[in-house]
Amino acid sequence: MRIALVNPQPFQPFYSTLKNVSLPLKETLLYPPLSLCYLAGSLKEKGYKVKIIDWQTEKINFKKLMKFDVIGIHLSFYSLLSAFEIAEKVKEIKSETKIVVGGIPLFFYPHQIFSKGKFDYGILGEGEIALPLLLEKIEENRNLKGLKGIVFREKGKIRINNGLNLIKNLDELSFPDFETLKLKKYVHWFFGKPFLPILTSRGCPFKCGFCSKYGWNEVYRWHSPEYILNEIEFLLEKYKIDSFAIVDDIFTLNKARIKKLNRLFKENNVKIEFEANSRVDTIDYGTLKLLKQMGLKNIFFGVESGDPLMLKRMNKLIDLKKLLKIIQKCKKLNIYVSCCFILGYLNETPRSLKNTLKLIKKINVPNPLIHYFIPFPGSKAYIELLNKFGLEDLWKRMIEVEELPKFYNEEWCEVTKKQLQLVKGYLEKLKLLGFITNNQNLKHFYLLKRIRSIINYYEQRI
Ligand code: B12
Ligand code: SF4
Repeated sequence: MRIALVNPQPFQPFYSTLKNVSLPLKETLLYPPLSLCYLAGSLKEKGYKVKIIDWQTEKINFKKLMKFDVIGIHLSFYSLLSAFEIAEKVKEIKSETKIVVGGIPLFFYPHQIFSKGKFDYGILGEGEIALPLLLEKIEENRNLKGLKGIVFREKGKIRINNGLNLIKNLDELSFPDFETLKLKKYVHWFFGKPFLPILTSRGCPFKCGFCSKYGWNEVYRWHSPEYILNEIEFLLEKYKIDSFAIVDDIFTLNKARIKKLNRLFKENNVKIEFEANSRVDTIDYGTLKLLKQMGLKNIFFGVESGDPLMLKRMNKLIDLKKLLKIIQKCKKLNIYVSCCFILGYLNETPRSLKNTLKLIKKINVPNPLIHYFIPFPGSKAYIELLNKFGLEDLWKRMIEVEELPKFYNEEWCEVTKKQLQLVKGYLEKLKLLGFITNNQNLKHFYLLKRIRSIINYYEQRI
């Protein structure tokens, strides 16, 4: 049985939002599709032939795709319509090809997705163990009794087997397989060269109001330091790539695990560079020093707002004084700091926006990442928007009418879209100014003068 795993194309508007927040000139946000790489690893271990096709880096050749017996498609809210199109085309050319899907949107809207998309099977939750079991049943043409968390069709009706696929012991998983990807195309915005993503833990115990929670990410699980060491050594040897993005929600949750990993890195002479996500209340100077020794070059902190009341509303219970201290320590250790902010969250006011601006200036880091708030299913904010603010379930509507949702922050905050755009535009220009000032090749009197005058323009209007 030959299997293709497809990552559909994200919507253009999402790309442009991301481009607007990107680091000037250098940043790309192309990540290898890690979920499909994990599935490929586990299928290959069972003896299947697997190819991943990532539409971010290569166009789908439908003629070639017909050579595969089963096509697995990754579903995300920002590429769902493209997934519908792919399935439609595949079924049009060769209706006997089986299509299996999985991913976050299926957890929230299985009926709507199966009513619209020409998919045969869906897996609810994590697919590494469930997918080979499902393929076995498909091969032997057996019924799906006993398989939990499966969406399928029976006599024209959509059926769902109860349960959710959740992997208890992560160390039982095969390493993700990147072999069929065009790895040279994923150049990291900070390292400036190809990189690999790794996931050393799954889930997060915190409950920030804007963050999407969906069954399997509500249970925090982690790989042992030994597994992580083996995985890194395997990837270094196989792909000759030594830059990594650790994409865990919070890599620094377990200090003892980092200590042990640090020791293992030293004992085995591991030489890599990496970036990771953290939270200021899960890190201290000692841990930062250990991480620096291990190769940490860039650290992300979700700060979200500079306004204590707003942080409370977001249920992001971090201490801004601690943030300032930790940033100082990072600077001392020469670790690049990337802080993420959200503009236009529920009940945002001109005052809270100003406090965010003030904080961004105060922390003075080169790469503040500014996002407009986009409500996603699974977040407390989305539930509140539907229940208290009477917002229509626009993601559900997107599936039903195949049209991109448009969110207007004015519906839930006290600042206008224009005010938000001004603040975001201003911050982007400040970032650009910093970037050019620090780059000898770009430092040009007229360019600097021009950007300063644009910044003045923004300052007068904020
Ligand atoms: C790394 C990451 C990014 C990276 C790379 C994204 C990428 N394309 O790979 C970057 C920084 C670019 C990014 C951007 C964004 N991201 Co992001 N990101 C993540 C993060 C931290 C890890 C993703 C990952 O690799 N997970 C690991 C894999 C193994 O898990 P998984 O994807 O769930 O896959 C499993 C199952 O879903 C299932 N499965 C998945 N596909 C398939 C297919 C088949 C056939 C089967 C059977 C099973 C199956 O099996 C898989 C293996 O167990 C997640 C949070 C998280 N921890 O997952 C957020 C997350 C996915 N991102 C999120 C968001 C909101 C965004 C942005 C929209 C942010 C913004 N406002 O701009 C953008 C969108 C960008 C885009 N166009 O793609 C949200 C999505 C919320 C939701 N309800 O859908 C998440 C969940 C964070 C959160 N908790 O809120 N992101
Ligand atoms: S935003 Fe970060 S810390 Fe908050 S719940 Fe989501 S992953 Fe956890």
